Amino acid sequence: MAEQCIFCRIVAGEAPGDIVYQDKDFLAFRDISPQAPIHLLIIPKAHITSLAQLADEQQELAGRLVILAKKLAEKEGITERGYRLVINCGSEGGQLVPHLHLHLIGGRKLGDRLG
Ligand code: DGP
Repeated sequence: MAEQCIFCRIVAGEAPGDIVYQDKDFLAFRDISPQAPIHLLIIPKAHITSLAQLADEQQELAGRLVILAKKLAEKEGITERGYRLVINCGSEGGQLVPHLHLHLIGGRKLGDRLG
């Protein structure tokens, strides 16, 4: 756990979070500032600063993260309508929280532009 990391603090139960799923490796919770009716953040519990820090050996973790997002989209009832997965990486990628997270966004028609 990184002491100053807000997402690590949510994992540890030291900061509030509207948690929708957790297992031993992952946590999913609702974004505090949702961009759409459904906006979840899905994170590995281990502190990984960004996608750029993900090691080759963490392939399985990365794959499971995406499969979990797919399952949570089903649980949220947006699979048929469609949704978007986003990982912001680094400052120009718009990453504000330095703990790897996948945005699952849906529940409305999303814009065509990605950035
Ligand atoms: P990014 O720009 O990819 O780093 O997105 C960070 C997201 O995290 C942003 O949409 C707002 C959200 N966020 C920041 N702090 C908190 C928090 O304390 N709780 C929750 N639930 N979401 C947060």
